[in-house]
Amino acid sequence: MALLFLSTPERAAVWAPILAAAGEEMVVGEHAVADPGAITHLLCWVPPQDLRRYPNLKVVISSGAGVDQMPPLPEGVALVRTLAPGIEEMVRDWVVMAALMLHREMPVYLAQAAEGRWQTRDVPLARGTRVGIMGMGRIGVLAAQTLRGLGFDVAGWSRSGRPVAGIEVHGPGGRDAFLGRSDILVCLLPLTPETRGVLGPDLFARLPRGAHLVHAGRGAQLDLGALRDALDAGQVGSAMLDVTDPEPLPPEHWAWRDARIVITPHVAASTDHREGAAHALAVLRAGREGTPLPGLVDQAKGY
Ligand code: NDP
Ligand code: OXD
Repeated sequence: MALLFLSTPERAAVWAPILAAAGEEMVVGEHAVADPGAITHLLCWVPPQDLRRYPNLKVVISSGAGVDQMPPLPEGVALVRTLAPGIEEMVRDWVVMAALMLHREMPVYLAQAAEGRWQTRDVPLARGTRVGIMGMGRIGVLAAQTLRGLGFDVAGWSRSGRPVAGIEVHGPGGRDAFLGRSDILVCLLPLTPETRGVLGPDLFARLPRGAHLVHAGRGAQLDLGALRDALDAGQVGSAMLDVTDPEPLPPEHWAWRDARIVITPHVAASTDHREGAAHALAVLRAGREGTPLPGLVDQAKGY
């Protein structure tokens, strides 16, 4: 049983002693594989093209929380996403920052500041402002609870509508009601065939006029042209985007220069190397003990 590690040298330098201390074999780089038959686990963002080289491969571990970058895996190979509290906390922090920035009209004040203009506007209360979170998974629930703690009136939307204590969660049938009460809409959905392009004209039309968009899911969920139309029409007030399609956006892209949009370069979270290694150890241990793999992805659903 050995883990083939295909990621950065910085990450390898942290992982190697942790796996060695746990008595696990880790092979860094395909060039270092002496016996392909010994490879049972693979850590990567995107796997090498020909996985048939590893006849005993059992599990592919995505080095991040998302798995939409993964191609279909050979029959019988499990897909696991990294579970790390740091990822969830970092994205929560980014979402809370973005929601507060849009709520407190920072795009307007940043534009005024660039012109050296001192001009006050009405100050809104968080209390009672309605936030809607699309995707009530590990990150969505954390963000919902934190925003609720700040006084926002938070609701969620998910595929199953699974209840979350203290938060009103809508299922697929409640989508329009959910959107209609989202003064600030937060997207924390995984990218799947159903969620590709979900942030489009139809969705924007169903938001309260002047609503704000916080997007930390995946770039391909957002139709940027539809966002521009919604901004121009006053239907959407402002947006903060951590993810775009493509990434990076070309320097000449209009969205960089639109004062109503704030873009960060997919930095809501990054996997802490130690936490990633601890998760991989838990996956290796679970495989050995025959217990459920932590972070196991339902490959049919795509998340
Ligand atoms: P989870 O898998 O824990 O949760 C996903 C949530 O989305 C679930 O509530 C699920 O519903 C819901 N969902 C999935 N498909 C649909 C659909 N078609 N309609 C409605 N709801 C749907 O994921 P995480 O919370 O851990 O992460 C979410 C995403 O955040 C990641 O997939 C990734 O794309 C993004 N991300 C971005 C980062 C960044 O740096 N910008 C960092 C980390 C993650 P149900 O509960 O019913 O299954
Ligand atoms: C992830 C990400 O999926 O950084 O971990 O987006």
